[in-house]
Amino acid sequence: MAKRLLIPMLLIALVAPAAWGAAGATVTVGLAVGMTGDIAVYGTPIRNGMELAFKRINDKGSVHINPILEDTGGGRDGAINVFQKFIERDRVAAILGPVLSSQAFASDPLAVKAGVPVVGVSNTASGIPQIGPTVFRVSAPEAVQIPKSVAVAKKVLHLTRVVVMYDNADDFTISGYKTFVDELKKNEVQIADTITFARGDSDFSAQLTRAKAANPQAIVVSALAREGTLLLIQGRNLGITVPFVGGNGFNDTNIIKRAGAAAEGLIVGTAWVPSVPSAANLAFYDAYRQAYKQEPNQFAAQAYTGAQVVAEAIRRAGLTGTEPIQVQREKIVAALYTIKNFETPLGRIGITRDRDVDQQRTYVAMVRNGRFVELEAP
Ligand code: 1QQ
Repeated sequence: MAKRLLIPMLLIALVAPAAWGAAGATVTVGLAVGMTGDIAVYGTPIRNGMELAFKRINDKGSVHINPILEDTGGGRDGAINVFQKFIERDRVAAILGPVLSSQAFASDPLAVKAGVPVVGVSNTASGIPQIGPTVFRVSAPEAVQIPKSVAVAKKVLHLTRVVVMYDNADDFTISGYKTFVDELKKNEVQIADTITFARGDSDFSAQLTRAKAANPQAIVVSALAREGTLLLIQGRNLGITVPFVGGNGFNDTNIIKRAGAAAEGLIVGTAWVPSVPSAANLAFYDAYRQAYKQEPNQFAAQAYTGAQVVAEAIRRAGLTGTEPIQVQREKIVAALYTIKNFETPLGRIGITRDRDVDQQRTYVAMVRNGRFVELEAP
């Protein structure tokens, strides 16, 4: 009995790849996204953006991609586990993610070692593409965004004196803090006090009381969403009335929803605004609202862009999914470097020689009447 079954099964196994050919084959891409815990506010729009992009791309039919989604949670170990699974078990051709820079510094080296291309869609700390020769990103780094937001904030708020607060337990918030300090110095804005907290903290009254006592014109904050939102709310409750200037962690409309009036006046550098003038953005914006019954945000737009970039690399490499996995991986890496002047919801972007994003236009926004409103560059 067992023998009789074995022969037809073997036959199927031998014949199947040739018989299916390109039509049935797909290129597998791993989506490493933190969808639980304190970073789910970022992970949800990121997952939505990626899934929407792959659905639309597969519908067009010029490439066949099988996206597989795994939740990394918000920590380093979760990202490492998902990368291991993607690389060894699922044998993916490329990985999109993970959400946080602190996770990328932990998980991306595994992909580098295995020769797997990784495209970050939300990692903005300094040093991400330098993790290794297969690590790319489409998310404009804080080193590009913060100089713009500091210059605009200085102009709009006539800044001469600020307090800087930052989370000293996360790679992205530490990196953002350093960039803020450099830019404030370049702009001759005095830092009256520097105050730290740590990811996971919930009571910021001691730090905020100290910040208020320094009598600044604004409070510059490098934080992730959870801590950032609590800082805004608790700051207003303690009678702080000056505006906050935040980094990429604040780039989320949920912060406005949660902090309400306490978010008013917040200034943030952003890679996307709803009005990005491109046909690709219009199509993305409409499709996203239709699919998810809500507005996209910067993270959704960047995630959609990352998926588009990976799909375009797969298309340019002419991959069908039947090639040996190492060939698929190498060809995607090579093709990613050829992405230039590429239409996305972020406007036109390219991938630079050092695997970073070259985004033609980025923005600075301020929360006014419960919405991010674009501010003019100085
Ligand atoms: C980073 C970030 C976070 C705000 C991602 C959501 O920019 O960790 O790099």
